[in-house]
Amino acid sequence: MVLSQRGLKILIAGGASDSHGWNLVFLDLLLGESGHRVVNLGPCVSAALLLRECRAHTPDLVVVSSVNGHGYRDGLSVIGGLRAEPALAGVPVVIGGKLGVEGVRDEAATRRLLTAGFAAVFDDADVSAFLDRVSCLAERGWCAVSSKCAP
Ligand code: B12
Repeated sequence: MVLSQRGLKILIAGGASDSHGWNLVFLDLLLGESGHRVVNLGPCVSAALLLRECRAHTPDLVVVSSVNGHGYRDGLSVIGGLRAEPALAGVPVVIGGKLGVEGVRDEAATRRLLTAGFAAVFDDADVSAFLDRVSCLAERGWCAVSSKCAP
């Protein structure tokens, strides 16, 4: 799927427990200024709301953002429903931000999120790696192996 001529439709959402909002404004502007069309669902997005909006918008990419430190739990609460929906089978869903309360990357939690169906997990500082993967998706489709996205 080559989408570079028109940008991607990207749906962004805060975790179900997460009331922080400026992270979503940041992602919205970042992706919009990179040429993508953004549907920003705002904070505190439940699994049911996310699934409904994904069905309605059929995005090319879904981004779940966490700041309050409960991204791991919030991520697991939404990914099962998205991955069980046949219409969304080919849509990568990624998660990023402050995923835990320890302030360090938790490799076991990252693996569990990937196993549950997330296509990638980004730390809050991984913004340029995230943008590389998004550009790669727009040009060549989703690369399961991030090193293949290198320019
Ligand atoms: C403003 C704020 C609030 C406001 C939010 C208002 C609003 N409408 O947004 C209020 C007062 C509501 C709030 C509440 C709470 N907050 Co608060 N809050 C902050 C504060 C001061 C700023 C956050 C902010 O807006 N930053 C600006 C945005 C642009 O940056 P950002 O949020 O860091 O997002 C960046 C990254 O996370 C990353 N990112 C985010 N998502 C993604 C996704 C991808 C794919 C990628 C690549 C990157 C990425 O990119 C963003 C831009 O760089 C921070 C402290 C700080 N100085 O950061 C604490 C902070 C985030 N809050 C914290 C906490 C603990 C809480 C509360 C639990 C406090 C409480 N006991 O009630 C509640 C949580 C409520 C809830 N249910 O979520 C902690 C989180 C700790 C953790 N993660 O381990 C922080 C870090 C403070 C601290 N040092 O303890 N908070």
